[in-house]
Amino acid sequence: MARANPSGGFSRMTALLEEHFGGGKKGTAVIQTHDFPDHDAAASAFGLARLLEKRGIETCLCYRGIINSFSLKTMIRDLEIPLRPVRGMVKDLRESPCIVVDGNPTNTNARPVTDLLFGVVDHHANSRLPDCPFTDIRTGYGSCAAIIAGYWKEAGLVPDRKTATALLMGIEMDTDFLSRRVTKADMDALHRLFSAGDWEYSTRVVKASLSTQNLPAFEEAVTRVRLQGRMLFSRIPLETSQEVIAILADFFLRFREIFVTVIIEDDGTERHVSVRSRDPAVSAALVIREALKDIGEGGGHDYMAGGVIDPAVTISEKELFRRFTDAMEKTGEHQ
Ligand SMILES: [Mn+2]
Repeated sequence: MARANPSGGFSRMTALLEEHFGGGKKGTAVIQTHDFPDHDAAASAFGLARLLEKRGIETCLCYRGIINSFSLKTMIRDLEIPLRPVRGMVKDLRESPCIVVDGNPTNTNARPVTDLLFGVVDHHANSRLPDCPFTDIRTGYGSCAAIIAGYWKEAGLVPDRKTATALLMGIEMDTDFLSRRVTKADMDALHRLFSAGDWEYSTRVVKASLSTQNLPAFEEAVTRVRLQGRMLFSRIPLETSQEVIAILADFFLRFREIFVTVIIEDDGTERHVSVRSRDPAVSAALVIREALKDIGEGGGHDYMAGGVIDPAVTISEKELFRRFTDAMEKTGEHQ
């Protein structure tokens, strides 16, 4: 498992980048989010890019996958986050140093988009230390945005309003408004960003992310609930969004008897899975990895994880339920 690095991450990163570009020459750094980025990933990439630009380093922000979230699309539009979708590699910048944020190339959802993996800034646990010049992996942090906010502090700079608002949104989303996996670092960052950014905007856009069009998914999720001990499982047999199943997984954790939730969107082609755990003995990341073995893939944090089921796989609801109950038992034994 990767270890946390000491503080001073940003000065180390810029020194290494300047050394790489050579003397007074400046180049472009590619900043890449994990695939199918969320608010924290977009905020981290944007926050790091704006800061590197202050050091005279040009940046190109990239991601793989699709952005379906209405809330994230709104954030990207309003805050003018120049995220560029990429398939495969970034053709025009293949030799540029690539810095992955809020993800780790040792996992499947953040393979570098250039030939030169240069750095990794992340807060996910359960991954290996990548082989590259710069790593700053702080698994104790609730959000990657808090690490980037720390870089601004280290540089002695206050982020502009749009950057500060983006970083606020990253922290709010990943910590579910400071209600899960929140650390002093996240609190301190939020405190600094509160006056620099637009807290009212950030809260509204992160919170009001659903539409009445999502109601059928809620209806199905409630109707199809299966319980097993402290676990709640529900498979929704219609197309909705990753965001909706994530919100449902969070919502069902509010039932006091429930400690682990598994929500599956399954309309045959779109097959997202969301898992949450508020039981310290159950890792959502390990459960999803085990349950989807050979039928898909998944990963994330101990308290929240996501994944997909391979569209080519035929599997019944009963069998999916059995896989998750087995995974709970199996991974629990090793903790
Ligand atoms: Mn994150």
